[in-house]
Amino acid sequence: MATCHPFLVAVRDGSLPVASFAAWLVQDYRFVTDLLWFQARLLARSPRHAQDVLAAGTVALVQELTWFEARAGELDLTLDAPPLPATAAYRSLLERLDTSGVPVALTALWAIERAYLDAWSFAAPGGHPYREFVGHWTTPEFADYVRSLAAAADRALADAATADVDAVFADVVRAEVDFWDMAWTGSRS
Ligand code: HMH
Repeated sequence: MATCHPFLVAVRDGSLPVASFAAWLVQDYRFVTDLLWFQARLLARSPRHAQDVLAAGTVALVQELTWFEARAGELDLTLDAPPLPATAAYRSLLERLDTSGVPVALTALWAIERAYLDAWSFAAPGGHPYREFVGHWTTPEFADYVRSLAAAADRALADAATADVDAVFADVVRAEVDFWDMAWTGSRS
């Protein structure tokens, strides 16, 4: 469900109302803002081997916010809407991960980005008018980034004495499903 949600089916066939997509976009902008907060702090405490991928990813998130702002301008959206419950809950998860050990936090970051890549790959190439968006989130560069995060997480886990990553993986998948549910339910109410 995290990566083949009805919301994504509707993006793929172009049947999703633009207002629903816009409402989701505003919430995702907030999520990216929260993720940037989490990732910059993870970079600050990460081992030497993970700095490169985390630093590059942090810059990419800053650029992603700029990209959202440009798209919002085209769609005549304001990006300052308050967070909906699923967005606030995801923020709480990120705050908890901020206090987790680096191996767990890195694994969670990989899961967050992998879920997003798989979701948009499922929706590819996207129906009109969503093609540009789907293309933006399914680039080979983004796939490379997700692979690099996997390698960094694997290495951090190999160096760790103990780390329970099953629970955090489940938490991320739950948060992703809830985020798509929010977008989909909101679009039909
Ligand atoms: C909900 N998950 C969600 N939004 C995103 N932008 C990403 C992951 C990837 O950054």
